[in-house]
Amino acid sequence: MSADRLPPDPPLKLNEKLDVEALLEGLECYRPRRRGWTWREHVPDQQIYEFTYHETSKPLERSVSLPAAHYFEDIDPQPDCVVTTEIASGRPEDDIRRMRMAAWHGADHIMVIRTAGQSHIDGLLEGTPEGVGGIAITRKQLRLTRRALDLIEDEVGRPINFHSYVSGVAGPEMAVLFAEEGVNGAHQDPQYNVLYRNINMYRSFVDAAVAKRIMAAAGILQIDGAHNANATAVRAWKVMPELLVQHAINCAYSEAAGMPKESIALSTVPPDAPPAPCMRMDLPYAIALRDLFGEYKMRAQQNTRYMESDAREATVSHVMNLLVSRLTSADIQSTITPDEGRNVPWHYNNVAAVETAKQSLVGMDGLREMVKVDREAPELAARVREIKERAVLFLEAMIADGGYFAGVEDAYFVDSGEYPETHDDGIARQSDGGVASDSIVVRADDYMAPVCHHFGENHLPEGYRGKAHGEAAPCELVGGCTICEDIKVPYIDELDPTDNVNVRLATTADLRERGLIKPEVEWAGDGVVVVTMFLPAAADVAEAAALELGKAMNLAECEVIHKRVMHPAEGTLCELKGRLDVAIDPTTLVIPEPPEVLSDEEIREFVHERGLKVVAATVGNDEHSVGMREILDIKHGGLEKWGFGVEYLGTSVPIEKVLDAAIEHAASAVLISTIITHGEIHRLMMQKLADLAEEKGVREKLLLISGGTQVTDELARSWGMDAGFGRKTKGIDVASFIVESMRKRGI
Ligand code: Z98
Repeated sequence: MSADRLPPDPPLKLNEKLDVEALLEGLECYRPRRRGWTWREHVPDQQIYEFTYHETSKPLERSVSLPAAHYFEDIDPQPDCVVTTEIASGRPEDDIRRMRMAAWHGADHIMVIRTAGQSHIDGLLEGTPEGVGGIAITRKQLRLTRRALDLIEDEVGRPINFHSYVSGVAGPEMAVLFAEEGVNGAHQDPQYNVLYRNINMYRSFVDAAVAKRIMAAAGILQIDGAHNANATAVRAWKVMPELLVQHAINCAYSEAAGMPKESIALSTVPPDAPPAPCMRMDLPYAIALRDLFGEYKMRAQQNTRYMESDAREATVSHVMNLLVSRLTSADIQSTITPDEGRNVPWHYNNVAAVETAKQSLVGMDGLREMVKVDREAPELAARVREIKERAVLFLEAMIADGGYFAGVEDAYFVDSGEYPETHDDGIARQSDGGVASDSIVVRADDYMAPVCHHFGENHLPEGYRGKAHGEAAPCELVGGCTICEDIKVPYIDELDPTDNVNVRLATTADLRERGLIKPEVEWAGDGVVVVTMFLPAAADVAEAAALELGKAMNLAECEVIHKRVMHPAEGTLCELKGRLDVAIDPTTLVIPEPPEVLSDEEIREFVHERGLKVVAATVGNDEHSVGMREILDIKHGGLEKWGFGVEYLGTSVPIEKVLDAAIEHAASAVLISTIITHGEIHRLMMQKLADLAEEKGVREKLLLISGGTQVTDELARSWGMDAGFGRKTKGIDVASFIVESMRKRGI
């Protein structure tokens, strides 16, 4: 067996991209190194920087922290719950690159969206054809992804759960495939097949029992499909009782099929979004759900029902959902990219959603210890009870009407009336209809299945029963099964000579080999860019104008992907997507050296130890003081911020006065500035300052610094200054310069 295994891949290097070609090599021998789901390790009272966190987990070894983290020594606390992102470039070779980015931002549950409705396909797929708005889940795709994720999880220092879907007529086969390939989580809910894929209801439940048994054996965490009713219902706030019923059916059925409670997760979505008063509807629902199903895991999904093209709006709704999670509970916090309403998720939006979850959850750390949900509040208590009662009524009525299957025939589900009200618009399916009806075969009396993880009576010889993985594993009767003996797992590579990973990679080989840089959002080298523009015109006119502007910018295939009216007449904000067929060769780029700035702490310490002071003024006949004030004031990140004593003398100050003040205050630096200058006044002022300092014998003790729009460092030095600062200078540049120079002078 071991001869057929690949040696471990070399670890990823921080400054190198994933080598997709290398990861595709030898896939036929790649075997997953672990199976089953992994939770984050909660660390109670975790001390990070100056803070104690109550709801965080073991930190990552490598990550990208939140933008504001640089004020807090770049800490990157990780919330206690698993964070999901759904990746859907349509190409496995691109998906794995975005998984790496998502993992660095805190995702440890990575779902791949299947190619448009893979559950419509009646068998397993082979090869890796390109997907449409998702990816074809094949053995090759799973192996490539798991192999890449194994390296990525080592790089970030936390296990990553890989997730896909066990649905469709090929559900049990998918379950086996996932068990063989080390998939860690999967959606499995026969109700999804019935309601949304019109697969025969009996067949769906028979398949589900087998699939669940196999998933349980492989430790795969199951997520149900109730969220689909939220996303489908005309009025999502009306289906709450039904959602509880759907969860109940799948939980009970899963346990009956042999799945342990800890492997069962409920896919729950706060059903509403503003402008609905969503908290008053969503919070009672979340509480009712946890009251009834507290013994299972909660996978809190973000609301997508009311998401359109506005990423800002989607993000706010997401944060409200996250508040519900923090006020109740979430074992998994799922995210949807804020651009889902307008295009197939783009990777930087995956990252944006993961960051929204991380930022909000960490920001709300310990909230529940201070803010308790008032279970006694009359409206809340009544609503929680009402949702549960309506769900119980739903179940009772369905049982009285003949049970689940009769209920589905009777269109009980996804009705836009809140049960027991009905709008008669639910989804109806016939028990003798749908895909694969009449495909259930009654087992022969002596049916024997020599497999270890089996649902139903499989007539094993005495001694084999129930000894999975023991010496007498049932599959030994056939010399081992693919789950026990992974060497037996078959592998089929590409079947389509025209649409496969290698053909697609060949089209972008130049980009990789020469390191050319092309913008991308959907897949490597697509050249897609988004231009944001405000146009002072009404929405329809603005859209047409934006398309013309796109052409003028040489963009191909222009499309306005988002419009937001600022005012019906005054203007519209447009986001224009287009393709730019230009690749940049990095060897032709002139990259300026980044200015060396010191850390806030370093400067503060240096300044405090020495009690440093500066004297500053605008000189010549210059009344323009704003630039100088920005360099000095604490409010604008000026020198005061690090504790410099600042003596600001005002505008149009004579050089003599500036220097006298510097001597009087024992300043370390003199800052002069001229914005408007004529007759070379800025040069004359600098030279005068340098000469006078020399004359008075203080030149060595003082740093002479000059600023202004026409000033460059080179010119200023040539006129006797120690430094010159031009446009775009910030206080940190001047502060760093002063500290560095004083250090060099041994002061
Ligand atoms: C999510 N945004 O997970 P096909 N089975 C279930 C599903 O919910 C889905 C599929 C199968 C969602 C992702 N859900 C969408 C229970 C899809 C998908 O092949 O497309 O039918 O499988 O929150």
